[in-house]
Amino acid sequence: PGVRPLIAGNWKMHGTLREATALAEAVQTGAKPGAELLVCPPFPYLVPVGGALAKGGVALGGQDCHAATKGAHTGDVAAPMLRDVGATYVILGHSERRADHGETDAVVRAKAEAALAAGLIPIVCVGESEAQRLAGEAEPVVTGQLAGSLPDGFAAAGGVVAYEPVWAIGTGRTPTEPDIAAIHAAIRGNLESRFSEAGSALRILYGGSVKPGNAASILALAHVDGALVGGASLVAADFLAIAAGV
Ligand code: G2H
Repeated sequence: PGVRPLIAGNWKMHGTLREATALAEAVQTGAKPGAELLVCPPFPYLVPVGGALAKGGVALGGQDCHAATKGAHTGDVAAPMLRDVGATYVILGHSERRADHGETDAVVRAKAEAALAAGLIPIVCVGESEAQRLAGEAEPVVTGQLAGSLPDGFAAAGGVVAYEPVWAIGTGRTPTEPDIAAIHAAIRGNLESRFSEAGSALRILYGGSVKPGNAASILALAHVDGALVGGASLVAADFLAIAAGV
């Protein structure tokens, strides 16, 4: 209550330049008052997508950043660079980065610190694997990731947590609504115990196979303050339909 929901599109490694700018234009044209909208294109498309969003109303974000502000890190992108091209958010610690690039909680925390220092709002992703869920460990895994990944300045900067159960990503499977509500409540409790009152106002997104057909009921759950959308964010009508469900 009182928190403006955030619907974030994680475009991952998809699309051509032409598709990216067309998608951004379609999202901006169709955006309605209500949820805050954010798109996170691949790095090469940040500038043209930012141009396509120049009329305002849809925020721009990166999908990752380095922990250093500059230096000899071939292939990496620094948080101040993202800020410089108009990004206001950065997704950090997505399970695909944790898996593909071996990112640990400590790495994610260092990146989040860099994001905060650059004036970016970090969206820190956490979530259990299927084996961890089946072993009944989803909640301790997630709270452990929060403890390790969130820097101390996170709440003061309005940081965002995204809960993405790894087994629900791109699979079409989602946890039951009671299971989503239980983890989101646990995340809220964790944020409040660490950050006191500021933790009550932070947005907690759900991510993992969010589609127009399941979004409204997930977004209606307590402590679900938005969604991190992958596949369905690549179709403007679907992304806008999800946002309309808040
Ligand atoms: C989870 C999500 C977006 P998808 O990774 O981050 O992707 O909606 O395709 O499951």
